[in-house]
Amino acid sequence: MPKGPGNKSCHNVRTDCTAPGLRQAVLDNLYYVSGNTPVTASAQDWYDAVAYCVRDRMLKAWNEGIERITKALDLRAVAYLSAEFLIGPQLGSNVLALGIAEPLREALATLGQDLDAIVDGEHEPGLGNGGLGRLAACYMDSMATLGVPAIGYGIHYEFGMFTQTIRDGWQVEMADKWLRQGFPWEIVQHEFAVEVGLGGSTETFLDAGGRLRVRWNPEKRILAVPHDIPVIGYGGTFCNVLRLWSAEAVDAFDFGSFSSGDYGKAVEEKILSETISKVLYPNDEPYQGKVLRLGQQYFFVSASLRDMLRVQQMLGKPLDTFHTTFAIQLNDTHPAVAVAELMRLLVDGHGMEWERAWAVTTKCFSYTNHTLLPEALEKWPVELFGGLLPRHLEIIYEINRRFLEEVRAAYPGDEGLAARLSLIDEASPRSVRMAHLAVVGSHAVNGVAALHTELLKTHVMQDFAALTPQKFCNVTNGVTPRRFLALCNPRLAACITSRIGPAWINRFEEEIGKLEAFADDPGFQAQWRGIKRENKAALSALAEKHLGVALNPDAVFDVQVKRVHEYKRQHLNILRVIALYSAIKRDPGAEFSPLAVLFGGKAAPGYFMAKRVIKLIHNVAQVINGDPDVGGRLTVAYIPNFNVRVGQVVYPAADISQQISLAGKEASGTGNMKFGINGAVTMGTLDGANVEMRQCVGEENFFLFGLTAPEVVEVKRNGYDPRAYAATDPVLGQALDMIASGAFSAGDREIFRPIVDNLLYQDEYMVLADFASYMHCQALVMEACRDTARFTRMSILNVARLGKFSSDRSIRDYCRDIWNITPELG
Ligand code: GL4
Repeated sequence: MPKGPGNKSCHNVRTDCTAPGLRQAVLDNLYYVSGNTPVTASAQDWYDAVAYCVRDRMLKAWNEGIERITKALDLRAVAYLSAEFLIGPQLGSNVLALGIAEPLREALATLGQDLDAIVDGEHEPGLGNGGLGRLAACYMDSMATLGVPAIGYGIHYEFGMFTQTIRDGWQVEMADKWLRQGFPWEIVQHEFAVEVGLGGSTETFLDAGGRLRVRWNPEKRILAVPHDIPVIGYGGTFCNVLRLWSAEAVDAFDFGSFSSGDYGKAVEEKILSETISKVLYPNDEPYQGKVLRLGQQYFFVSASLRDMLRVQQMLGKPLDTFHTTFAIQLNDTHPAVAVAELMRLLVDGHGMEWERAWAVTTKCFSYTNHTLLPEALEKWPVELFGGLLPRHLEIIYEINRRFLEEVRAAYPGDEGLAARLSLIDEASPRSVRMAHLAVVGSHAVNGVAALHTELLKTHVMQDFAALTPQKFCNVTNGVTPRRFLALCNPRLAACITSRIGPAWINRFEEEIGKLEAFADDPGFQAQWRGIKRENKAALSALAEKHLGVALNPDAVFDVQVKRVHEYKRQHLNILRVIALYSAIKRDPGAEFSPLAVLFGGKAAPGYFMAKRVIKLIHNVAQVINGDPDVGGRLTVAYIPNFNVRVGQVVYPAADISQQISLAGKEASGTGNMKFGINGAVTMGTLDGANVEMRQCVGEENFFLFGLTAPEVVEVKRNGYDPRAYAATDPVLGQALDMIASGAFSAGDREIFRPIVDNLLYQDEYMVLADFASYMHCQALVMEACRDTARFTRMSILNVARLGKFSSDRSIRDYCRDIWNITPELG
């Protein structure tokens, strides 16, 4: 009889995937891991017992995955460097990947436990702000599913994204203690810990061969300890790892101080060291030039590169083939200091010639840009940078000197161009431009949607695109259909599978189109609507429980969930709601089909205007929901603490998806895709990936409004005057007046004045310019919703035609156009 882990024929308590085997494994874990019996176990104990049972079943693929990267000489792996990985709850997705939901459910039922309740009870690790961090997690899922060897490198923040609570309509932040109950999915690998230096100074010396070398003498050292989280692909056979570094003191405490009785000083160093990975910066788009943030970036980048070099040496491969072992992807500029760090490691650490080191470096790196907002492009004051990373600043100056030499050779006399391209911004205070470092140090640069890449090439990075056009390419974002359809919408998933089979789950782009054949089938349509209604009822139950707001599952669910930011224009949405409310008030007897407008999202804690918009939405909700003239036909609700887990309930319940950023501002958006593949129809502008989504679903299945990106530029050039719009559009004028006059603040005219004044006198994101077009679109949406068969067809076609927006397609694009890696599966 064959034996060994993973052999399903032998009844090994750690690998057996039958219901009786799983039952025994859960009981064993309960007893031996948590020290409990079914009688004494808490909900958390049950969760842990099930999680460890599932984790055991991932270990064969996990160990094989690590061996794959550390043994195969001819293998190129992706190193995905990202300051954020918003991985979401783990239990449900791992169970799905392993395909053990049914036996596990059965096993737990015999123990009086409900798998869904245990899955729902998980506290997710919030190690990201929003789209950028979630994209990294979707890409990890797709790489594992497609069989692309990869390591995700990031930071093991002790406190992730804050928990949002709402008090009297205001956002209140609370610390996210996600590790309080432990995290069963990670394995700490102390043996791979590395020391990272910070501060200090540099010195030159002559090496044994008489060559001039540089040595960095850091002022302090911090220990980076890897925490490994398995990322298993759909099917359960291929597993990659997410390696997150946490900061520890090199020495637990200072014995000198301890012995002399100064206990506070003895642990001071430890506390300082640990602050590096203490907390995630909660700003989505704008960066903040804080020294701790640069410390975090360098900390995880240095540890990750040293980890890769360790693998290279373990393989016995020479350093100048490093790029054949790793394709290093920079997820935005947050890890861009890696360019300087790899140069330092090769040149200072291993004595490699500058030119050879530079060739290796540029062949390793590629860079993804995720933003068009100028204030989000990272710049570090030279003084701050040099204080923390003196050697890296010297290296950046040298990279820049050589780079500008090439620029001047190609464009003699064009000093303006050299200044614009320089890695150093000479304006006071002089600063290091991280995006320029990333572009110069990479062989490929990509935007995240066709429009975004175009705008990068023609505006934001125009000079670089002219200099090295071959570097620039587009990879439109995608989302994983495992988590964002199969897992979060089991009813719809089963319905789809019943018609086209299950292959869509890992071959979404190829298979989902087969659904189109059923778009007009009345039986299928009725089933489709029934599922949407059940999903809406599930969300209503949640809203009732947590908010005390009753949502009518027969209403149209119109949803905007995303970070709260002026460019995303939640205030445009609420102005629309106010206008609809006024219309009802003017003529309460007129027909108005039930509409539930839902919002959700966090504002950066220091973002004054965004926090005030949250308050405005709450106040408007209170007035409308309580008005007997409305009679429940229009309801407004704010879903607190929007995160991956909440998203998994919200996306399946939406009829209309609000994607209303000002054209030219949203790099891609990925919420738009998550809504779309769950059958919501988009109401949106021609921004980010909306443009491509509309092309795919067809213009008749998309509600378009607003200025285009070129029109935005044009209107601004001609002198945009928001007041003119307010003066000439009575609906808009009245909506603004209502806010200003205190109609939503018990007569208080001050509280929302900053919002109204900003809209009237500045309106950077052109809310007033797009308002009329938005209202016109709203009328078309309401008309379409009344025609049930037509709207259901639109909904089905949105799912059937969005195959392109699977992150599997994005990863194939990266493999082919940027990484030169052939996926092993699929
Ligand atoms: C973002 C963009 O704002 C968003 O449009 C994009 O979808 C996402 C992933 O590419 O990246 N950039 C930043 S910063 N945060 C984001 O969510």
